[in-house]
Amino acid sequence: MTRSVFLTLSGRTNAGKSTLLNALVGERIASVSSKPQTTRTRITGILTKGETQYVFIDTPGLHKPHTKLSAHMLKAAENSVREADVVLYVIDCTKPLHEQDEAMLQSISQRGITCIILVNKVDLLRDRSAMMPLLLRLEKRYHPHAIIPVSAAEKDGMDIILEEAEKLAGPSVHYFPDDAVTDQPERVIAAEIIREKLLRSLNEEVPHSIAVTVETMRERTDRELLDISAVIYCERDSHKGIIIGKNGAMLKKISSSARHELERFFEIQVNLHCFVKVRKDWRDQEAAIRSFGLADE
Ligand SMILES: Nc1nc2c(ncn2[C@@H]2O[C@H](COP(=O)(O)OP(=O)(O)OP(=O)(O)O)[C@@H](O)[C@H]2O)c(=O)[nH]1
Ligand SMILES: [Mg+2]
Repeated sequence: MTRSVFLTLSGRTNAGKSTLLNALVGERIASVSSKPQTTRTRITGILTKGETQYVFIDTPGLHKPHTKLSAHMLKAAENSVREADVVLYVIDCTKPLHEQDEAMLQSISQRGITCIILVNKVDLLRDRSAMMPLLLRLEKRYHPHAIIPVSAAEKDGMDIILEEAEKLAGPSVHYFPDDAVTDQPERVIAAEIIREKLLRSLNEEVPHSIAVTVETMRERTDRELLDISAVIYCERDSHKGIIIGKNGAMLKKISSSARHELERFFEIQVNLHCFVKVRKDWRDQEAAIRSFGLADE
């Protein structure tokens, strides 16, 4: 008898949801960065172990919205929780509980949604007993199904999450092929890999103003080579200058590290071309947000 369970990762921006998704699935599916608001849309990560299929849904982190884009991101995050069977609510144990954590946990508990709280980044604690008051408070206030201290970065506690999740799996068909790791189209994965490299190399407001689209992705017929051409959109000419860098050095560095990651993911040699274009203030334009696939309908 096959079984499946859908688990929605929710929590504040930077709590480590995407790192967890990647650690649970064992593949780099979602972009991770130290910058806030890295994840912009829902991302599915799939793991099939024996008879059980786990479907994880990563969501944009909770934050205070300041553009139309971030309002869409917040809506995607809230809608995902509303539609969830099980929520994996992620907290960064090195930060105080935020009012948005309290409000979301309250709402999950009131709706009767099964919730497992993942207290993440325990590798950063010198003394793990220091988090006891937080664990007790969470238990008393929200009565979650379980609270699991984990470290996504060190893949510590992933087996316990799967053990608890398996208990919640119900008899059902597998909705995805057993060898699938995501349902994201290849073009979207490729664009996200490039965006992650941009996020990691750039600072201040530039990373947030970037969108990446993959225009073509074609395997050569005469040899093992994948041609990818991507457009990096930013909001200002000054940002374009920063992305390209002196004598094109920054864009070269970003393209080269993205190409390595693309080659690892697609297991084929990649020829990558990146172009930089300005689309002024696109984060506040519905049409642009939609055309980049970032609107939560
Ligand atoms: N030390 C440590 N760092 C972690 C851990 N998990 C995540 N991080 C780091 O925390 C930062 C944010 O991680 P993400 O996975 O992008 O966080 P997120 O919750 O998906 O963030 P948004 O997409 O913005 O909502 C990155 O720099 C990660 O490397 C952990 O267990 N330990
Ligand atoms: Mg994320």
